[in-house]
Amino acid sequence: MKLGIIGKPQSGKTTVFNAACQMQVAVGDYSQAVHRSIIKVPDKRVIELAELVNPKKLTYAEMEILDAPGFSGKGKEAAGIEISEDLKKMEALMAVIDGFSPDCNPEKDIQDLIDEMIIHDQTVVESNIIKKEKKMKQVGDKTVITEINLLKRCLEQLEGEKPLIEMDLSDDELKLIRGYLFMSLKPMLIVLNIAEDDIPKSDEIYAGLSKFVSDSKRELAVMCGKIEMELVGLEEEELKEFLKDLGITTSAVDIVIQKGYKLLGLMSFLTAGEPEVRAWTIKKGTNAQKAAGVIHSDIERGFIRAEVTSYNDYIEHKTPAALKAAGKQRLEGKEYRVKDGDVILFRFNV
Ligand SMILES: Nc1nc2c(ncn2[C@@H]2O[C@H](COP(=O)(O)OP(=O)(O)OP(=O)(O)O)[C@@H](O)[C@H]2O)c(=O)[nH]1
Ligand SMILES: [Mg+2]
Repeated sequence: MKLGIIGKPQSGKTTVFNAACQMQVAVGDYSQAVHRSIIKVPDKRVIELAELVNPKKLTYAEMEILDAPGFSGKGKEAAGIEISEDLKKMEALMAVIDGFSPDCNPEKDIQDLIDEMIIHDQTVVESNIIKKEKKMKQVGDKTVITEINLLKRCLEQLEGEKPLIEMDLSDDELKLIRGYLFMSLKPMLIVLNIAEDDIPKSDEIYAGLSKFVSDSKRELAVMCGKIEMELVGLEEEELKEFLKDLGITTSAVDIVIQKGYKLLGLMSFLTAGEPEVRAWTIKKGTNAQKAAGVIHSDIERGFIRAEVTSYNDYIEHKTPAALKAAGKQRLEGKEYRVKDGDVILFRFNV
């Protein structure tokens, strides 16, 4: 999963990046610097399976986080903003909103960011409608008609000052416009970056902004990036104690992972062999054959069957032989919809 951090200058993007990625890069230098990090998705199931299987290696699912400048904070007045290709390629966005400075205005800043995305996408749509119409006239290429009509519908939406993600688009339509990497089409986690003193009021603050997350395409989180950044480097247990004393129930790392998974409808399945016990990320509803493809395209192509046990059964019965004896190992075909925590052995032939 790839998550891109956005926000107006000095909103605490890099501070939250440090907190979420357990990094210690410089903040507050007005540098608008780009940072990238890959975090491991903590999963106690990997550790517990490893205790049974004794593998050479443990591998967790990963999440890539990009801290990228580009937004001006000027909302509708932001004409011609440049957004880097790297940021456009992210699957979801994490908007860091200033909730700590004395004169902050989170509601305005959230709306400004959304407006800025809309304006950016509108420019892309307009220029592409012109391009495609030209192409249609010049070479009489009618295949672009569907695309032009779809772009026109997008334009209507954007002119109505609404993000593309709120449109009702079919999978085919989404595929058709995927290449444009529209910003307002990306699901978004809004992170309100609050001051240390406001931590006890987190729930109240969350409730005040909940209107921005009325549907499943946006998530909201309230955190104090600065405090959590200062705790980077502590051992897990120590960190938990500190956070508890501060009244923080979920760490920045966990919030970003949990909300990111939810936002993109992701889940994990596991593989458990002697070389490696590993967690893999897939979209909910993925079938067994497609899930195999996440491991290797050969396994997807040559898919024969999946031998599936649930994580809980695995922990209870401990070995493949015992699982089989207890009737807890199922043979599933291509179309089986993988469940969170399934432990799978794929049989394939290429
Ligand atoms: N008090 C307080 N200050 C914060 C918090 N988060 C960030 N800051 C301060 O705000 C300033 C900007 O933080 P950065 O994380 O560098 O912000 P940024 O959005 O990455 O800035 P640019 O990349 O330059 O756009 C720094 O001086 C931080 O210490 C917070 O939660 N509380
Ligand atoms: Mg920064």
